[in-house]
Amino acid sequence: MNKSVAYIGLGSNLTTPEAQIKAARLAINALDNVQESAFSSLYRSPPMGPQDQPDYVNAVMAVKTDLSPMALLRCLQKIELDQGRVRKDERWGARTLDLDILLYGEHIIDQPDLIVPHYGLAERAFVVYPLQEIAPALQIPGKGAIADLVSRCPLAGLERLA
Ligand code: ROI
Repeated sequence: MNKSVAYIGLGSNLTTPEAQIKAARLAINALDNVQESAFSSLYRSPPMGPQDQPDYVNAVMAVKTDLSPMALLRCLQKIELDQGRVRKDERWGARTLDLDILLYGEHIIDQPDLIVPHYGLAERAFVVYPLQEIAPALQIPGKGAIADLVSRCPLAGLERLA
């Protein structure tokens, strides 16, 4: 089977965020046809967007998979729900777990429920710094080298956790 490398962004700011990220890592590894190839440090950052919510814990994970992008997305959405995510009407509100497909090989995907590379990737310190940690030579389709994205992205309070 032909495997692709996908990068997944993990984020949480409710209900013991570090534990949510660690549980999600295990759940992703338990998926059939998905194998972890790298996992970044955990990072803490103030919320981007509405400020009346707790700080986030974020990480980025690389996986090898032969699931299609849509099949992978459905699996990640199920893990979000299993970990108690409730979809609220408020845009950019607090969440127990957010799993985003950041990149899927070299693919550029533009579908109603899946945009890859992730639309906000280049502006999000909590994505580009962990991504550079695990893939320092990465080229992002349509956006350039990860090192250049990092150099243009202020830390915005991002801290690597011990
Ligand atoms: N802010 C931070 N720091 N980390 C996130 O994962 C995150 N996720 C979001 C919004 C609400 C945009 N803000 C965030 O979805």
